[in-house]
Amino acid sequence: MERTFAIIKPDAVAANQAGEIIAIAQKAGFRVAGMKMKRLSQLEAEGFYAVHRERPFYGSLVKFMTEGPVVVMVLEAPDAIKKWRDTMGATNPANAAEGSIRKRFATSIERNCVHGSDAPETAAVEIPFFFSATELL
Ligand code: 3AN
Repeated sequence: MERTFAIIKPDAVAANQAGEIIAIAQKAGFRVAGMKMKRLSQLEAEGFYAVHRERPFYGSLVKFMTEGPVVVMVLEAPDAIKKWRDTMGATNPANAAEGSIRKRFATSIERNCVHGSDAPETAAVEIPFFFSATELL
């Protein structure tokens, strides 16, 4: 079993798509090991996306990620990291595969409705960024 970290971003939560996205994850075979709704602070969003600090879209990304509540989740499945990336689809919804979450719900490369860890090392940082051990069930 592997665990990955996922976010339902402010665009999808505001559009009332969180339930559908959670259902897609569960139907795809993920078990929800942790979940909460919260609004990211400026510091949390800046810290979470620190790897993108130098990118031109960083300021805009932080503004977007703090504009409203998100749902943060830990999803568990065999090969969860790759499986969730495939379920989400490409970063740019224009390139996302038919049937993927981003193809269905994302409106732009920035407002792309979901996040997923991109590697085991990333998941190992991102999961404890938002969840303590006792919150993972
Ligand atoms: P992914 O979320 O698919 O791993 P990353 O890690 O390259 O993609 O980017 C993190 C987030 O930054 C994306 N989910 C998206 O919201 C935003 N982003 C990425 N590339 C761009 C871009 N060219 N313009 C605006 N926002 C972007």
